[in-house]
Amino acid sequence: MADNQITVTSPLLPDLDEFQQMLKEIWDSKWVTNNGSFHKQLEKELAEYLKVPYLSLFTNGTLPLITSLQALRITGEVITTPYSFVATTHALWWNGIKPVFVDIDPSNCGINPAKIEAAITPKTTAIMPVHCYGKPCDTKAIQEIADKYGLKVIYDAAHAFGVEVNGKSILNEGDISTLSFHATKVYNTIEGGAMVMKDEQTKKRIDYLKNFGFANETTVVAPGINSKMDEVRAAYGILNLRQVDAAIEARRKVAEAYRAALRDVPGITFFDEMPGVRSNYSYFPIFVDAEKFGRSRDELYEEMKAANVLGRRYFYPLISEFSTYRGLPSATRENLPEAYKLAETVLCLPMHHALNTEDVDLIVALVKK
Ligand code: T4K
Repeated sequence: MADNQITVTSPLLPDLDEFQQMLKEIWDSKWVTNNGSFHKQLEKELAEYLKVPYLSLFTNGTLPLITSLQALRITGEVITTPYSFVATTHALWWNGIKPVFVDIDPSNCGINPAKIEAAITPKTTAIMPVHCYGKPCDTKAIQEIADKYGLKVIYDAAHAFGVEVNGKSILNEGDISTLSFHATKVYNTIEGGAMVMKDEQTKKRIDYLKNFGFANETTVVAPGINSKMDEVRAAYGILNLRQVDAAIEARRKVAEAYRAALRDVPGITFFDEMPGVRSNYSYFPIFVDAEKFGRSRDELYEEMKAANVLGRRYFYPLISEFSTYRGLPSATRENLPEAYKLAETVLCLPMHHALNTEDVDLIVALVKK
């Protein structure tokens, strides 16, 4: 990466000396993976920090999605959003499940509950929404539909680390929530992720599933996979957890500065704080109305890029436009008008803990030019 580039995100890195001390402990112990002591410590500390009853660490944010579907024995069709990172729908495909796309609600970029019932068929077994950009979905309306039709709910909460609604973690909603701790996320373990579940029994089953299905040395209880987090990344995660609140606060200040500077720019809209929500400021999407703004989203994106400011068009194209999924009956523009509109107008401005005032001023100036 060029030195003078401002990228959409930048990883939160632990202090190198502290990390080296922990590496020394790992070296001394010679225990490098398979539920080691740092792994146990991080699971405990994360469950406390996130205010969730049970949590299982994973090697990335995609495998808990895939494994949750196995754990809940989901089959047939699953209702989901096209406005996400492609991993959400790939997890269904890897389980032989047919994704059924439902349009989104532009007020939170999540699945629109008012449109879910019309997509339910006798084959529907679950709903897989995404708290996109860390904005909470309408979890109450989604759960009501799930209860009415006997469906499971798995939240892809990859963006929702630490997000709370009225003091309660959003990760407690639904049957299972999954997190990504990828380097590009608010909280990262380089690669990594987690699954949040409600009871000890499910946690036990998930822990078997992420370790090939082994319940003990000689018993395999299910066709599991290998998606364990190792000791090196668990140690890195322990250190990063100590500084994540400061990183979220630094992001909040960037969001505040963007909002103050861009509020009156014709043709630019963005999210304000949501009442009762503890946000994590994981992304700062703006939406460009080309007619009112005078330039298209793509023109702005290219101009910023030419000035070494690398915003990203998350999430363009829609998942439903990729070759694997575009033949599905639910993948049409007619079925997904709001998702198309957002995907064609969104630009995520750089948003991370290390942006300084000069960076923000430069980015704002490029938008306002
Ligand atoms: N569900 C949702 C809703 C997700 O958003 C994701 C992942 C998942 C599931 C799956 O979780 P994981 O299996 O990935 O844990 C990135 C990430 O790779 C991906 O984790 C993330 N979502 C997605 C939204 O974004 P790219 O291809 O856009 O990343 P990349 O490599 O272009 O990086 C973006 C910028 O970040 C770079 O321009 C600079 C900066 N960067 C990146 C890396 C990797 C660094 O400064 N250092 C780094 O090491 O996908």
